[in-house]
Amino acid sequence: MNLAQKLISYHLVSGSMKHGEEIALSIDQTLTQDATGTLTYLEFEAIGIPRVKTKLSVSYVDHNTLQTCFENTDDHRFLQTIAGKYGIYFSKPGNGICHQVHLERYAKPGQTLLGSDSHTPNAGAMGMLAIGAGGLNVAMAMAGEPFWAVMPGATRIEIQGECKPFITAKDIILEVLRKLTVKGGVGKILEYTGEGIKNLTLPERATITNMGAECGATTSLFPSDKQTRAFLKAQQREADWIPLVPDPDASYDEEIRIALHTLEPLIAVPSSPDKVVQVREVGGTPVKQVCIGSCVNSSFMDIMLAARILKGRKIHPDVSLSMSPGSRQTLLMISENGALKDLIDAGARILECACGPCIGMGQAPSTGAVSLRTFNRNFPGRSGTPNDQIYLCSPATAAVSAVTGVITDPRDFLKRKITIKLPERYIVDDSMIIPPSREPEKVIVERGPNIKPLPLKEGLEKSFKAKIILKVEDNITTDDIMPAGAQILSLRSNIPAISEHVFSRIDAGFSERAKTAGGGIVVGGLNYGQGSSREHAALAPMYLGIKVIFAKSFARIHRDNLINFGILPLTILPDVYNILEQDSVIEFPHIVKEIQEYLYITFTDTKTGKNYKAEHSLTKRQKEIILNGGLLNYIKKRKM
Ligand code: MIC
Ligand code: SF4
Repeated sequence: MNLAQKLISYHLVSGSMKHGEEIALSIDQTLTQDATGTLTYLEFEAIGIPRVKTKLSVSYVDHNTLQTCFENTDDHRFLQTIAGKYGIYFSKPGNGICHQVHLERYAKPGQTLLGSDSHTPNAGAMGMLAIGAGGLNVAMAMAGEPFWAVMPGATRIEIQGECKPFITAKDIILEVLRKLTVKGGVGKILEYTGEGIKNLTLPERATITNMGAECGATTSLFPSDKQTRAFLKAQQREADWIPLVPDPDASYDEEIRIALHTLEPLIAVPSSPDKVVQVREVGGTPVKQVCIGSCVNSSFMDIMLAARILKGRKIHPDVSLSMSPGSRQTLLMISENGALKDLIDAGARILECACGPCIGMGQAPSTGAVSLRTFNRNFPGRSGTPNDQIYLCSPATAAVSAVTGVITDPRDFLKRKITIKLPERYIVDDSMIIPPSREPEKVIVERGPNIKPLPLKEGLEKSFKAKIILKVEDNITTDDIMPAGAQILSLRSNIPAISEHVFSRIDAGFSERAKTAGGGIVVGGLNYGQGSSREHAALAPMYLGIKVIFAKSFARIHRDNLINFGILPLTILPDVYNILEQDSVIEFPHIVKEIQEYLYITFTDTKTGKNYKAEHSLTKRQKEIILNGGLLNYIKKRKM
């Protein structure tokens, strides 16, 4: 067996491990972050279980930490009190980004982790089966229910040789993205093997598994070996280590080879993580902003690399450089060893240990400016600036370019090699992680006025007509569907209010049109809903009455979220996509019967009177969920 198969077999509670079949996995650990967490815990409450049933559940606050309005601070109080009540650890704002802190303190080889954030596969670096999902799936896992998924295929990524100086883990994953694109990982687990991985430390491996999410992969995996043990030992938890490797004769569905010594410094140009070119191809482009941080590149080793490059230098007068450490542990360590001073001396602006600019919380670039970021996503407008010019690169490229003021290949600027070693001992201080209350019955959950109850939906009608409210292109992201950023994030616990912003960056009139039409249909291209796990991108359209999404194909997490909230995802052929027009009214004459009995749904374009077919690909369980109007209704019915 390959490693993915081993981990799946240890946790399989239902289904058979055949590629494409539905399987159910037991979940050991869960994580949530504030922007998806408020809904997750409202959903957990609605399920009605007195205490989480997982081995460990952690609630992090890292996305919307600025507390610029009461809504936001109220959310934090809600999260802290509800965590105390239901047996969940609470990582306070300022303690760090969920994926970084989880890797440092909790991830365990051999276990499963379900997180309400798409970069949960970060913990795959540890040989943990770590999967991103919608909040409702995480709530179900906390309630002791298994996680249902389609058995993924396994892609072996064989790594050979060693990186030349200033070629980093970020360049490796950018190379994977160049090869696979943002859709190439859908339905797959990316498993790293080969002698080239032996020298990659855990934080470097985490950069790689983190950004596998950008390929659409279910997760990414490294074996648990000497490097894993060294990291766990340095985190003072060597007892959590177990060895885990694929069998020598393991087979895979597909293989990719990467020879590290052939890699060049790489960069993703605006505005997709797979638009990867060599740094030298865009070298010399003037840069106004550089941001170092985000869950993919904010480890102690990443920040140290940037600090060593910047030591004794000053950043370019036209550049604004920000640095957000991934965790308080990292911040403590760089303050103790003097690297923080080097960064401040160089002119870096030190931000909180949080997602910050990555989710559009501050540092929106100036109009037309090039911003170089060590982040994982450069989807259009995500930074908060319309028509933004965001490039994604390694901390080495970012730090060097901050000094020169133009995009620079680190090898063209630095003379001597810089080596950052894994620390022998990290500073461990978990005092900003609050354990659950010993007297849960006494905890009063604090609910600010912005925290609104979850909207529910009726079951699916037997037949209906609905208008196409919007038609969009390929690779639409959940940032396009439900934007984040400083103005909108504080509405994450208020679906009626946040629904006003659905598709607002693409089409400002969308929510009004949907309301006037009493709901409708959206037509999308390939890989519809790629990117984040935010279930708001399904729940808010559901609130606006969207009943069906037609697309050429769907991203995994978003498709699950649509089903969870009773919106029917239907796959159409490219020819049908070309024919369907915005404003056409579509009739579904036998939709319920067809879901129950057939693989295809027939529908009529009432403008032309022509009939077409769309595939639903729903499993038996998913059919029940859709027919009942969503997962919460389905669970309630099951309980009765
Ligand atoms: C992201 O990077 O897009 C986010 C913000 O972390 C999301 C979660 C969210 O929208 O709250 C993700 O990756 O799932
Ligand atoms: Fe936070 Fe950005 Fe990572 Fe999402 S990708 S968890 S916003 S740092």
